[in-house]
Amino acid sequence: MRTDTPQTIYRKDYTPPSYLVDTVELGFDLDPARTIVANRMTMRRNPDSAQREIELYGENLELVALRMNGNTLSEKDYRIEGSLLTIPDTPEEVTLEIETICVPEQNTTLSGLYTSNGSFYTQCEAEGFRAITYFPDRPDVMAVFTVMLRADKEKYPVLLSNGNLVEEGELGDGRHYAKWEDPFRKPSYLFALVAARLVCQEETFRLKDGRDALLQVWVEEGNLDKTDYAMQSLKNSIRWDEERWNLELDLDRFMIVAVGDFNMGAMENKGLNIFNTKFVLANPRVATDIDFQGIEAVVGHEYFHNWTGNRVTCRDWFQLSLKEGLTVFRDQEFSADMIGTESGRAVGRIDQVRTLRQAQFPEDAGPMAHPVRPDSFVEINNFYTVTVYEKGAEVVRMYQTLLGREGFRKGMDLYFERHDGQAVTCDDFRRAMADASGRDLSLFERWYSQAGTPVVRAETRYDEVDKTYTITLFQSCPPTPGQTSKFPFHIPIAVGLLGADGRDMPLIIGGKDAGPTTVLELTEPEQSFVFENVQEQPTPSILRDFSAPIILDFNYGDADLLHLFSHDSDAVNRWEAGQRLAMGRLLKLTGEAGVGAPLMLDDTFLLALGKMLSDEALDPAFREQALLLPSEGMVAEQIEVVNPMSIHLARQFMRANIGARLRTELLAQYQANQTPGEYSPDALSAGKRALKNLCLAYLTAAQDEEGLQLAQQQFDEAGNMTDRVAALSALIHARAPGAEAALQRFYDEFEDEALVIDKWFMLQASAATTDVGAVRSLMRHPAFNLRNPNRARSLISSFCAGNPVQFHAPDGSGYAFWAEQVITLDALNPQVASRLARAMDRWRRYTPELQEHMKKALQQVAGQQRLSNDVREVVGKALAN
Ligand code: B3K
Ligand code: ZN
Repeated sequence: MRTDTPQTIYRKDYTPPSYLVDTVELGFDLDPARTIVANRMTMRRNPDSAQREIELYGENLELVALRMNGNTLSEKDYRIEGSLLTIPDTPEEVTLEIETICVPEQNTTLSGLYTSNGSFYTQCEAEGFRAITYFPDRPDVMAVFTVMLRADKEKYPVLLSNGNLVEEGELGDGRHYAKWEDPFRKPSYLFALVAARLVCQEETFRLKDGRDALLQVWVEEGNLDKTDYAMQSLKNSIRWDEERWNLELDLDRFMIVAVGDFNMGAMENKGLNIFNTKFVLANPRVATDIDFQGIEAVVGHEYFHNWTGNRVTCRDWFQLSLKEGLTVFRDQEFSADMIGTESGRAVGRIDQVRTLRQAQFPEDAGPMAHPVRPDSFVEINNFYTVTVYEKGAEVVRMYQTLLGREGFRKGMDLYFERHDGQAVTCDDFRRAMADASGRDLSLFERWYSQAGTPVVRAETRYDEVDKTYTITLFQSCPPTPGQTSKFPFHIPIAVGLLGADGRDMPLIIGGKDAGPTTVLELTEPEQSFVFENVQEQPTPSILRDFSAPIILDFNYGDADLLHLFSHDSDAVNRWEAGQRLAMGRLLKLTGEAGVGAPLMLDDTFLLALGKMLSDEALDPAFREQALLLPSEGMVAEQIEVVNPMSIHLARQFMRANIGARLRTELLAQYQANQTPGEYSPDALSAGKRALKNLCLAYLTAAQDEEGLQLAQQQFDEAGNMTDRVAALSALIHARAPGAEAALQRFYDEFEDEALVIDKWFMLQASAATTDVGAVRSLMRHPAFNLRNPNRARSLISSFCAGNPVQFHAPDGSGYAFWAEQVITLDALNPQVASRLARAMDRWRRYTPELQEHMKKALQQVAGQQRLSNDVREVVGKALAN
């Protein structure tokens, strides 16, 4: 915890490291109260650096000894300023030996070496390695690591690190050791160790080149009944990377370890991925369809990092999206290919669009807005954002849209050919794409350098005489902190035209056949595109498959939207039309809510929804997406002065109205989409459950008696967690008489399943009936634990970010609670605190009364004398003008 003024670090200030490290030998004497780390590294001067001093980083370490080429250095031989240790006047080649002590059991930050449930785990990205030993802890310093672990055998029977196990044995006095060697050079952020009492599911797996690899999933005892899906996902990931990208596993052994205390989802340490239990443990009894999906995606994501991140890594942390955007894109494609159907792919794409709109667009429009490749930061951990990850994935996807699948693949091949084993930049990636395809991608650079969500306004004109249809596109991008004006982006806009019969018209541009969908490349502030031989006034389907992360401003009439909603061959735009229809109505209702006049919903819209709901030719998963209303947060983003209560009332009214007026269809679909027999998480079954459970949610929102009975019955009888939790949620949200008893039963039944108890907290925290007082009493529940990130998030973050009505209570009590929790959490775990702090990002958009309270809460946090850089940066930016 720092009290000094935080330093801003700028991308433009990058300089190469003064010394390179060839080899690192680490020795660990593991003890929760006093772990001794011996570090012996061979270093040599970097020819690319003019600097002559050795620079090492270390944090919260007790330095016991420091030797250079065999000679002990005394305090006058080096300087320590903050976390930087500098040794001046060093020779060309150096062997450094450093002995330090750290205290894992007191490390509540969960960065560096820490204990969880009595065992040892590490997390080094981004800068956690410096809490383990002094090291040039920056991603462009890559070395070969050898690791010796020594620990009590009884308490820590399993000793793991990166690479291959080369030796193990007894030490006497109850201790044992294991020696690991990682043959690949890697940056320190990919180092990992685990010393724990664990068991594993293991399997040998034949790779494409005929080698056998040992795959292991390590968990605490009692959880071996929940590792199948993670193992299956790992095997699928390995296969997929071989088939789609010709990328092979380069190690003989690949391990996944699940830990209950973890700051994020998982970590791609070379050969030893460490995972939050949430993304490993699953069986039908305890995990939902969404949980299964999450496991597949995250196992894939971390595995894919082995090439995009580990083999080719980042030069500096500003380049984070080089590995994260690309790897998210890869995991999205993996999940889509695993479903294997066109409509499954579209449903996945719709999910991605929802995430962008719900989380990334607001980030891009708020005080923390930053380019995909940021120009500066105070705390790098604050930049593991939806912009770097999800918008970064969109940027990668746009290359594929512009170059075609084959062209993109050539670019990827060239990228690996050029940069395997290197630490590179986003520009290097773009250059590989440009060189492999022969295309000029210089304007495309702006997607990396400019923050903010571009707005593309479209105007259309049909010329009946010439039979031409002209689409004129105008692009702009609002100012963001530090960037007042923007240059035009290179934006691929996929377009199709629908005839009155609902079919795609064949497109002709410049005399050439352009298929049913064509990609228009917008590079100017304003550009017109002319379609020829258009026989009738078409309905334009613009931004098909969400071909760019932009806001499309087009004045669609209801008739056009209804036409697209019924017919568009592009499933994403078909869904989008429904969202626009719903959003228009939600905005109108929000304006009227609370005014006193009765709220009304038109028949046309309901009819369209009813038709969609009952169209059994369509995939249930798609119908569920099409019927799901934009969230309260998405509505808020459309409104200048936000009053969360009126949005909530409007949306609740709409849900109840849908439930009442489509009752018959909802009941029919509820029955038609049952999934009897053994549970399977496959996409078709999951889609059916999703649609069925949405029907239930609408029916219960309408207080429909049969619906409420069905919810109770489903809760009592369901054989899987998806249906259990959906029913419980319906009961709670409808304030059903049985809700309390159901909650209690749920708790009693799953008391020993931490991940299910997280759901139990989350369900309550996000219910509009749960006020801040109720959250405070839940915090006193014996199962609550602020130090466990999953648990803290399940209650506190779910309330602050997922319960708008109560969080924004008019008396400001929600904000006072937020300030209190951010401050308390910050002293324990800055990364978790800082995420929570972001719940206030959009405070300037609320009503003046709410703003006043929010500002006070923000100032209270900012005014703390002791605050991490993480939280200080977030609240500082929120308050800045
Ligand atoms: N690379 C890690 C994230 C590390 C976060 C550090 N605060 C997980 C991932 O993106 O795969
Ligand atoms: Zn990642």
